[in-house]
Amino acid sequence: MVNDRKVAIVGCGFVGSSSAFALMQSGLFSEMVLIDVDRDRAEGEALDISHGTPFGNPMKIYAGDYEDAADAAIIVVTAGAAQKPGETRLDLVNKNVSIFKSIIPRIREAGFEGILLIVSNPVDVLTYAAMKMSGLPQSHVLGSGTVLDSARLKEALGAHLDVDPRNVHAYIIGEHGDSELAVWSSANVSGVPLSDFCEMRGHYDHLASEKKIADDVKNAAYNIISKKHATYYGIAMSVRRLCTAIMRDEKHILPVSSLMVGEYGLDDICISMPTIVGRNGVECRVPVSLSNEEYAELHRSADALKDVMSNVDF
Ligand code: 6V0
Repeated sequence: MVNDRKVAIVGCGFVGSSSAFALMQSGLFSEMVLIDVDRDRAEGEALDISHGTPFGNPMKIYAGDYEDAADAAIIVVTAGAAQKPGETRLDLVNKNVSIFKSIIPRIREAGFEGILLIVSNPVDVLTYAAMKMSGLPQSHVLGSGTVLDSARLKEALGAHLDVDPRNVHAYIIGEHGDSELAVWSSANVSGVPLSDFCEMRGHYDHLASEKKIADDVKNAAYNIISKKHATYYGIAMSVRRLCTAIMRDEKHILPVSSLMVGEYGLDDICISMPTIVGRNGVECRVPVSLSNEEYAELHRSADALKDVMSNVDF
């Protein structure tokens, strides 16, 4: 039995606790279980966040174990080592795959039947690992993927063009990491092609602006980590957005990481492409049109991930 009012978070560090705080404010759930190998940490976060509920939404927040999460509608996994300054997301792979081996089988043994949302990095590899280890249907396992990167892109374009970022339609696709790419060919502002909107705002050097913005987005995490050692507010809002799309069955299109089964010529890999997300998790990938260069770049990104995955013992 799945309890639609219950969510669980595994890993209560910066990302897990910020996500819990964002979810407490969302009103989506009335019960939240926090799980961490460091039980004191989970208990401390549960107490601290629950003290905000009288100003937000009444809900029960407590530190628990996998059995407590068995009937949750969504389990968000943020456990694992985080990037250190200079470390890439792919450098984390072996550390975090072995942490997942101590988490995902326990979720499976508890009899969990909900949606598993993976946030820990490298998120594409760990989403694939979680899918293999959990025994859940493919559609019920998704990674936050390039949802955060796409938000960073919209924010940057909104600032560049002095327009509400919610009117910007643009995606980062591929690996959530160094080989990700922006889909410039179909980017638009409320239906106006991006280059036309740029010219309307007095920007004419499209290639230079696109390169700078895409590089800033790609390097955003490195930049933040070099200044404050972790990133967590942007991803916490991404987790809230994803949980909202799922629990409200919005069928919202978000670039989550999920298993490709032949789309864009890709197979047996989790990677981010615009996807319809609803109460059943991944409903279907949206066939966005890509230029020849974007298609080739997507394949280079997938090859980089496959290269890393070939050395991982799932
Ligand atoms: P953190 O603050 O070190 O927190 C990690 C937490 O995981 C700690 O509280 C640990 O005790 C806990 N933990 C470790 N092992 C286990 C285990 N076996 N069972 C349960 N809990 C465990 O790291 P932070 O919160 O900053 O980052 C967490 C993960 O999120 C990292 O892998 C980051 O790289 C990743 N991020 C992913 C983002 C995305 O866009 N997908 C964005 C930011 C960070």
